[in-house]
Amino acid sequence: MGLCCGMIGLPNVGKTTVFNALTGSGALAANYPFATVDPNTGIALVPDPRLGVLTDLFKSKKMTYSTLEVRDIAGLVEGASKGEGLGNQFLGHIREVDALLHVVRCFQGTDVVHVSGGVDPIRDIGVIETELMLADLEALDRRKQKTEKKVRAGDKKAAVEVEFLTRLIGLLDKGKWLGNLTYTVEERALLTECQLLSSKPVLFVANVSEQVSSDEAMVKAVRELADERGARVITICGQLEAELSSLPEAERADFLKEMGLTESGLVRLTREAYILLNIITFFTAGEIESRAWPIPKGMKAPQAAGKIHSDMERGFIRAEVYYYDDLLACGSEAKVKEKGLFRLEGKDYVIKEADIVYFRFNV
Ligand SMILES: Nc1nc2c(ncn2[C@@H]2O[C@H](COP(=O)(O)OP(=O)(O)O)[C@@H](O)[C@H]2O)c(=O)[nH]1
Ligand SMILES: [Mg+2]
Repeated sequence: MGLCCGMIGLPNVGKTTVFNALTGSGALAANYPFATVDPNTGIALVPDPRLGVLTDLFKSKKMTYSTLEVRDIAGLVEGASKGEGLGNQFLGHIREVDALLHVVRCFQGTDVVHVSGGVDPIRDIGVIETELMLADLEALDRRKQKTEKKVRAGDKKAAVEVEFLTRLIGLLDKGKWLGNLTYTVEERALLTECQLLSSKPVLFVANVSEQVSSDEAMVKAVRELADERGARVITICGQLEAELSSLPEAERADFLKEMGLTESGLVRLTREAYILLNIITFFTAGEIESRAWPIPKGMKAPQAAGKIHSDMERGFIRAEVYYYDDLLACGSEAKVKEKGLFRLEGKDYVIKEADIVYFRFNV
């Protein structure tokens, strides 16, 4: 897939705890800053109840979830943009990811040290974002100086770029997060080229206590801040998710029920991460395997086929498609065909969320 989410946030907010629960890896969760010196990359499964339904209907021998690449990026402290803590290294790792999961501590708990004293998610978000914006300012200043040289050499395109860079610098100077503003296609391309940290999409992950009610005011504050940005927030209890993920699969449903929950926070997290990355899911289903495939929104049938196998893209003939909801309503593929809901689509067909697809190809 290639798309990757990076978990950021101050030390001791629960990044590694959530990361471990998500990816089942052995990354170190410890109660001190900088426990995670190197970014730990892991693969999270993206549980999808629709896949269970398909597996039952098609009597598939195998069920394969789609995945999400996640990186646990070591904690940032105030001054990172000036090289404090793991400063530059940390910022470099953030540059490499496509979207940010900003973990914010909302859980109380006296035994877990907070790097800046008391628990205050809004202050924490401010610290992190300020560092990212300062690093961006520095990068933009350097680029502007270079581009101005080109302008002096008579480069017209460079003049347009300088204007844009100046505007971005002005916005950052005012403390504006660049990610939620609207840009033209050319500006977007330039933003990507500059690898700006504050232009990446963000999902706020409010890490709450098991008894959520005590954290409600803090979560509300995070929600208000996110709303201003057009960003989304999910609440998760890191500790509970860690317990849940350590249980055998068969016992998890009961555990959730006892906690009065219907699904794990991690399921919501992966779903939201897909939205953040603009990923949709299509399915292939049959006796051998039912499988969920993540693709960028807007992808056409041949390229989607190429995710399964390059031969399928090269030799693409057509896609046989119907909607998951139609299958659910009809109860079988035969009934879907009877009702005329089974479609033949060509190379320009744009795959939709929850399409069930069979690719015809010939190489
Ligand atoms: N009470 C409570 N403690 C948590 C929760 N999530 C993480 N912790 C604890 O907070 C400490 C720091 O967590 P860690 O995941 O290492 O934070 P990181 O520095 O952001 O990676 C650890 O001792 C965790 O057990 C939570 O939801 N509730
Ligand atoms: Mg950590």
